[in-house]
Amino acid sequence: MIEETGKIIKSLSGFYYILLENGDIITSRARGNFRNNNITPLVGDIVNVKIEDDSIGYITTIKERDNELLRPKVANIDYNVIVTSVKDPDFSSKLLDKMVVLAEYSSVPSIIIFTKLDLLSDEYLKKFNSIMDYYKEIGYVVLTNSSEDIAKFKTIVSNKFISISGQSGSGKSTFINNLSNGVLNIETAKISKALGRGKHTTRHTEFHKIDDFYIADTPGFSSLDITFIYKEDIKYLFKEFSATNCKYQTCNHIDEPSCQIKIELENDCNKYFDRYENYKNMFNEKKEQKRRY
Ligand SMILES: Nc1nc2c(ncn2[C@@H]2O[C@H](COP(=O)(O)OP(=O)(O)OP(=O)(O)O)[C@@H](O)[C@H]2O)c(=O)[nH]1
Ligand SMILES: [Mg+2]
Ligand SMILES: [Zn+2]
Repeated sequence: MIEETGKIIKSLSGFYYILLENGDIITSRARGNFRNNNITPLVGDIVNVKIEDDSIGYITTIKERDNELLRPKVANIDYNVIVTSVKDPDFSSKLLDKMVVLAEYSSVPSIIIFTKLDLLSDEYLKKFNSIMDYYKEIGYVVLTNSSEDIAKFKTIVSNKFISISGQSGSGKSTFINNLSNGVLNIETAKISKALGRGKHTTRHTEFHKIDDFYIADTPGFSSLDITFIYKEDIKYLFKEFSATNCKYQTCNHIDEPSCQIKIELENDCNKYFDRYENYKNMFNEKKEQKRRY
């Protein structure tokens, strides 16, 4: 019996697929003690695995995680790619900001990819260019799925482990297929025109190796729950708020008098785009939930 170290690159039907240091991939199960400790191995985890015969391994230890993303559930990620379609399914700035907030919560840097710009008229294209510029301004990498941007993307993610998140049907698997230059052929599906949303085509999380990086395709979602985040903490997950000096250090930028963020909004109603509204909604969503119980 030998023990080796490796990284979980896929989880499916109770099996974990572990990439060993020598490049081999071994199929494993987790030992029961993880369940007792309430720890579930995640894709991205570095684990020790005991190989009892040639075919099946058992995960014995999970190494401490550098980070843990909650949606998708992955560990030890260098970047999370947020895929957001501008149409089919319709663009939702609320959902985009929730995804951005979730990645900030786990301290994972985001790369935002806008897809389906080809479906827009020139007028709407202009609108999305200014949205993209805003996210760039506040410090995010923002790209599209054009071949030019794919080349840029590849220089950023060289040698990294990255995950992808986004609404079902937003084009995550298509983006990964495009990155691979036709080598990968992950299943994709047209969105349901009747419902205006995707069909949850991808059902498990799996890293794919492309060039010199690994990217994990993940199941999409239709909505995101972030109400587990303490509402007073949400403001720290909006990058641009920390650049604005409020009078009070603990200001939530909601009802406080002489809040600098609200003053700046009064002077320029386009400041913070929809992000301030999205922030308020996240803050109040939480408040209402608390009241209900
Ligand atoms: N017109 C257009 N269609 C696209 C683009 N990107 C993806 N699509 C289409 O959108 C549909 C959904 O794409 P998928 O890649 O399956 O979406 P997904 O995000 O992986 O969806 P789930 O696996 O359900 O989460 C497919 O029919 C794609 O061909 C794009 O940039 N433009
Ligand atoms: Mg998919
Ligand atoms: Zn304030």
